[in-house]
Amino acid sequence: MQKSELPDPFGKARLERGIGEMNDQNDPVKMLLRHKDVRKTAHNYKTFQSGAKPGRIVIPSEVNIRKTRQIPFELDPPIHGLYRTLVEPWFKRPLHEEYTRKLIAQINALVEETLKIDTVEIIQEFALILQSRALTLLFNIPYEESEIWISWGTHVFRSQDSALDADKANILYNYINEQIEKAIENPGEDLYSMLLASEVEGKKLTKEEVKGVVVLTFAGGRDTVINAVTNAIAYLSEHQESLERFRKEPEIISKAVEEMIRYFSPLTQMGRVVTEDTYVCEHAIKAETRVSLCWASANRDAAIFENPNEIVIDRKINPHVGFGFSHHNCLGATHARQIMRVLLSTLAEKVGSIEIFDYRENIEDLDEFERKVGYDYLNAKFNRLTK
Ligand code: EMZ
Repeated sequence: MQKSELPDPFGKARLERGIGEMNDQNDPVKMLLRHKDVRKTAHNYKTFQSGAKPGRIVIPSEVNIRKTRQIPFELDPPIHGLYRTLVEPWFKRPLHEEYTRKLIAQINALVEETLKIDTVEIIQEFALILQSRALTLLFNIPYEESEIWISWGTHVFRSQDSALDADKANILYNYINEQIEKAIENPGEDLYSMLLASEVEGKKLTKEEVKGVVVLTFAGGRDTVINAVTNAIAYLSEHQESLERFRKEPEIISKAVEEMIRYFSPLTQMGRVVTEDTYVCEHAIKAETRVSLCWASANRDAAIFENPNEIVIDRKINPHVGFGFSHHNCLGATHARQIMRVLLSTLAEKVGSIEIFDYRENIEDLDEFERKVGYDYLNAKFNRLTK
């Protein structure tokens, strides 16, 4: 097996039963594993709700570490749509030329710094820095702010020793509260100020609602982007020919990004709370319990994808659900896609090969399944492309 491979732990269960089971903090989850069931369930927000107790649709559940409802993520239609419409244009800014130009400059500088050193630890010294700096563009605040975020580490709610870390969550909340107060006193062009000036149905957003959007912006795209970046680098270390193809056929880069998101599935699953007794995939599900939409499994479903366990770098038809599906599809997807495109094209332009020295895999424990999502550390070296 190649080191960059992410095996599919769900294959057998997906084929035989279509569901998996997981006991998360005594709030069990029935995991839906098939592409068809995942999509159908994602559509049905009446029976499978997101607007449950804040934190409950996240797996592992965050009900014990936060009270703030993340917006629009933990709302259901029709309210969901009002907030989504409000924030959507802001989260599409990554398509603007100026934004892309700044992102290219950031990633260029980071790759250049990395080319100068003998060993780089990809998680801490590359992916975390890249994600944090890029996030200053999404917030539209000064670049220097990324230093604080880098010091928080790779996950805002999890630490090395504990899946859920309340102290860590409090650092984030206190920081956000302070930033909201600052923006009230001194409004600017940033995300906080935009939200504070916004209205839904004629009413200004409350501080708590502003916080809900901001927490999502910090938490949702943190470890996910870091895993996508790190997995892409591990893959390219074993597939120099893909770097070569990006140089010759830059038009496949967007396809390559979609394929990587499918294959890596940086977010394994997302939960829903069931509002009435029902059936999914011929399994009875009780009201008030949880199901999950297992994106990582759906993305390897052989009923949909040919050679699902391979990265087909220019895959033509790719209805992956790596950014979720239906009205809750990832709000940060435009930003994430832009990061990945710029990363791949910058690496192709400057890097001839990548060496990996040592690494430790990051394995998610899902009871019945164990899933590799990325790495705890990955020591590597970028070799400059010589023409
Ligand atoms: C939540 C979630 C959003 C959650 C789309 O995913 O990402 C997780 O990493 C966070 O812990 O709070 O934001």
